[in-house]
Amino acid sequence: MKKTLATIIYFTLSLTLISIGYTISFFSDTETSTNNLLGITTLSSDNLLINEVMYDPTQNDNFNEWIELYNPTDKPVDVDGWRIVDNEEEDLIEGDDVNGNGTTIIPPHGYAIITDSNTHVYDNFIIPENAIKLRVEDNSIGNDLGNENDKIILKNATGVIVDAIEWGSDYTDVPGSPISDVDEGHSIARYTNVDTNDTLADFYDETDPTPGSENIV
Ligand SMILES: [Ca+2]
Ligand SMILES: [Ca+2]
Ligand SMILES: [Ca+2]
Ligand SMILES: [Ca+2]
Repeated sequence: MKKTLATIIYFTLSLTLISIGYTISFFSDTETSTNNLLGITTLSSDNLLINEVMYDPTQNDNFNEWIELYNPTDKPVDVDGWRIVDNEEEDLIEGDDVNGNGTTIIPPHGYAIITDSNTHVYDNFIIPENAIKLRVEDNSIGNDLGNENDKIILKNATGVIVDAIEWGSDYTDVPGSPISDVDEGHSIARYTNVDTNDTLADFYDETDPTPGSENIV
């Protein structure tokens, strides 16, 4: 009986905290992974990273560009409603239910791949089974990723910029300096755990791309 009462009080208190907006900060510090005590998924979106980009594939650019995202946090991040912006166009990110299971949730320390909607990436690259498969809403990432210069800005569902990178040109809305354009078939890849909001300092020219898994310098 006492235990039941204590449970009721505990849950009432928990619900009160939630109702006044405490839930994210309160529970995320004490709970791990997907579920808190009330079964509500706690999602954090502050630190998701653009981790690697294939903008100039050896195969046809129209079907083989990809962006790798990495979740460096200890919590799952749901990218439902998030957007990718390049130099010309903004695209909604969706779960890929053709090549993946349609989920938009990237697990803690997990990787995701974003392709266009009619992609051949899964035929032409080796992507790990556990990488989350995402796509943009149309047949090109942005208006296609430029082979000499372009930028990628990742925005969350409320339009807040989560990460931004640039290559070949210094765009005014991307902090830091661009990495130089790389050769066809190379990717630009982030040094592991390096994020200074400066593409030139944070990325390197990768001759052996690793879509969906850790970048190895
Ligand atoms: Ca391209
Ligand atoms: Ca597009
Ligand atoms: Ca573009
Ligand atoms: Ca990688």
